[in-house]
Amino acid sequence: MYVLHYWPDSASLIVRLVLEELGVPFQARRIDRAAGELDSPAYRALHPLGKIPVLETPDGPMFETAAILLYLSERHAALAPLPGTPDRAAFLKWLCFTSFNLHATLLEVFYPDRVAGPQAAPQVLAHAGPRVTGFLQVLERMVAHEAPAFLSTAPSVLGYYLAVQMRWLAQLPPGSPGHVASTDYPALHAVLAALEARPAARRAARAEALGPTLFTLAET
Ligand SMILES: N[C@@H](CCC(=O)N[C@@H](CS)C(=O)NCC(=O)O)C(=O)O
Repeated sequence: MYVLHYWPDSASLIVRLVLEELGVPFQARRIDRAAGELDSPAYRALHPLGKIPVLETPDGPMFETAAILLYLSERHAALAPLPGTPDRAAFLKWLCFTSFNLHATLLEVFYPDRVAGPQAAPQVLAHAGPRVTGFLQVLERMVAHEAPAFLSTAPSVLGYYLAVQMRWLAQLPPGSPGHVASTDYPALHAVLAALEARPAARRAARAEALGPTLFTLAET
């Protein structure tokens, strides 16, 4: 059985949503952050950087959210175009875009002091915020113009990946760098609204006590 090492409302939520949507059994193991578990030898054996998430699989422990999403979608032949199908290339391109650009820069918004030390944090934040919203604008235009099946109102690994990131950004104080109201991105907002109504999303929200409007929370 899969074992998901999780912390509520962190990147492990993306994996939980996908596991729920796939309907596969998994054990959710809450990380004891207060006890320093991320730095423990046992956890570092699973993830060399001590980050969240880790998914233990029949093929060994996995880390990196995008890699886990690819693995699950291929293993269960669902929620993404499979290798050899026409949409595969575009899906891979946009999955990597979302991971390498949006997710990486979003981490600079939430941990600006880690980039160049605490003194540089305000400058880092001032640059990272507009870059994050710029990446979302690129995704918005892509979805509006190309209407891809792999990022649509139907459930998909990329949809859940994006939706959770937009949830986090919506919780930043309005006006602060990187704050996002999903209604400013109508094509993406439609994806988020459809996904949060899924039974899988409701189960994940209940499991982590996150409330019913997981992804459009800024509008409630
Ligand atoms: N590139 C990694 C990023 C993982 C990551 O930074 N996760 C955050 C939680 S959302 C984390 O572990 N934060 C705890 C810390 O850095 O101390 C991925 O996609 O999985």
